[in-house]
Amino acid sequence: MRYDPDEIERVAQSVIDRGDLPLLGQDPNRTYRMGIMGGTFDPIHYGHLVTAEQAFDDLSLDVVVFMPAGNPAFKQDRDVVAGEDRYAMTLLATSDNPHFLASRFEVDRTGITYTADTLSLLREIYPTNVELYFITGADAIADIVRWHDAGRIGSLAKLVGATRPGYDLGHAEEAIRESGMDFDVTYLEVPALAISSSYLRERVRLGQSVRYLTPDEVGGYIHKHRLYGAKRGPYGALGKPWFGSKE
Ligand code: DND
Repeated sequence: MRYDPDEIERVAQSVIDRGDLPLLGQDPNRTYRMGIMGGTFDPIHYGHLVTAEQAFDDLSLDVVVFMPAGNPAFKQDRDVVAGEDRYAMTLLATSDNPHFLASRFEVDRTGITYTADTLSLLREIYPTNVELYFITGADAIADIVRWHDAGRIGSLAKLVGATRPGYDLGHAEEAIRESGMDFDVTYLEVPALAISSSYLRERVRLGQSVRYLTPDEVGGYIHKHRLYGAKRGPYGALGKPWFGSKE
């Protein structure tokens, strides 16, 4: 897909001006590496954060941009909380890390936010000395061949696939080989973190703590905004119900 140059200029200016995308590529004599951690982040948790931090270190990235999906077409089978809430939680979770950035780039776009379109826009915004690294779980690497316009993804970004120790890469590698598409994938072994967003949602629904699974700020936000069926929070002073709670 080609974008109207005026539109690209407008989007680029507004997102970079308000610090929503990093300013990168200024020195033409060096290469910059921008990590993009795409996710539904419903909610964000330490599995996402540790993966991004390790990708930052192992691949010598300059920055990792966390990009909550706007309208994820692939999550039509269940309700996803509003993009605004997922962005707010992502912002809270990443704010203390100087090389992490939470971006509204997808949340603010209308329509379905496909990764191929996001990477395409980023490719047009940034000069060629900025390389894009799309970070994802290794399970998703096997699926990527079925994503919208998958063939284009490989030409726009390098992929980083996070695996658990002992994870069998065979499935992902076979899916890529069979697709005939060209993907440049670097696999990273991330210490076993069996945390998932669905596990957190279930714990919240059952009134259980999510402390040590996600930053406390995210747990606080979930309870304050009554996401995922939260009724009362284990985060209130002295274990008292969260303010406003009827229980
Ligand atoms: P998820 O819904 O899997 O995000 O979406 C990941 C990205 O894929 C988003 O940017 C989507 O827009 C894009 N996508 C998916 C499907 C189709 C298309 C695009 C398309 O364009 O057609 P989650 O919030 O569930 O997870 C975020 C990332 O973190 C994922 O890569 C996931 O594999 C990974 N992850 C973990 N990594 C390490 N340890 C853990 C993890 N839990 C999730 N515990």
